[in-house]
Amino acid sequence: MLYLDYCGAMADAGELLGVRFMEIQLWRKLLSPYELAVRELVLKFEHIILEHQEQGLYSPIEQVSGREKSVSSILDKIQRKHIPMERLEEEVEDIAGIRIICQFEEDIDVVANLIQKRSDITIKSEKNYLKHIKQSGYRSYHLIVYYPVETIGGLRRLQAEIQIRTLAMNFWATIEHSLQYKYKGNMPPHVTERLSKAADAINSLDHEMSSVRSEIMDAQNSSKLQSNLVADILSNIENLYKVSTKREVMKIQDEFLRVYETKDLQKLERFHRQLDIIAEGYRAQSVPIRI
Ligand code: 0O2
Repeated sequence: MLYLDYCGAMADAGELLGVRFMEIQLWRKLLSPYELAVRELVLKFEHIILEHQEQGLYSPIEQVSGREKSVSSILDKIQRKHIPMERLEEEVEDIAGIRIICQFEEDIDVVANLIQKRSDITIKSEKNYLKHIKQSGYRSYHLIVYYPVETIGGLRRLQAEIQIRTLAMNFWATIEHSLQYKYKGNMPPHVTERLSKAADAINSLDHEMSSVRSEIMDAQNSSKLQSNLVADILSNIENLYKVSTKREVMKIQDEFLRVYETKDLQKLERFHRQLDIIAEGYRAQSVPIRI
């Protein structure tokens, strides 16, 4: 839908609701800092994934995404909850929304602790739909947080909702959300029943996956460690071409291929350390002597 049509529809909705219609520019002004908050938070959580990858560690965060709540969804909510327009920003806590997806249910706690320790995020409240599963079957862990953003008008302390759930929980929630949209609150009982059965299946799947978590994590860790080692070794070999003889580098390269083919991580680590010593020796030789 075009933005203007959308805003037209929004105006109708606004008049229908008896709330004062805010001009497009006012909505833009209201939502703009939330857009910034979403972008910053997504970037920061993505960086957590990156740091784990760089250090060859298992990341408790698998994916992260974010969105600003749509104007129609804000209007829906303020109507449903009888929120006056002037209290919109205090009472609609999810104008900025972040969704963090984990592989395993245990990771959800790890991520929540990571968030709790941060100095840039303050937790206001939590909603634990893992312990208190919703009637629909919905499972997820939600945090309402305060997050500061710098705008040209000064510092703003905004609220954001962070949803943390597993891949399996997210799969169920996405399908259920689409069906809710399709049936607009009148979901036929047979669909509700199937969704409820699917929620049970998702729950058992999460438990099954948790029981093999340590094996899966070990496998992922060693595969990440191996790819980091190989990348490091190749970059060292490339650098050696600049400072050593071609014959010597070819010898090192052949040795690397031999070690690589053994698929033995310890041998690869040993080779990596030896190569580091060789590279260090060349670096020492190339340091200019100051008189
Ligand atoms: P959006 O923006 O489309 O995600 P409510 O009064 O129930 O609307 P409240 O009190 O703000 O919501 O908090 P709650 O119940 O924690 O819901 C916040 C968000 O959690 C919802 O946002 C959904 O994204 C998600 N959620 C909650 N319950 C369900 C559920 O049964 N199924 C699915 N699929 N998602 C759920 P919004 O407001 O719906 O909008």
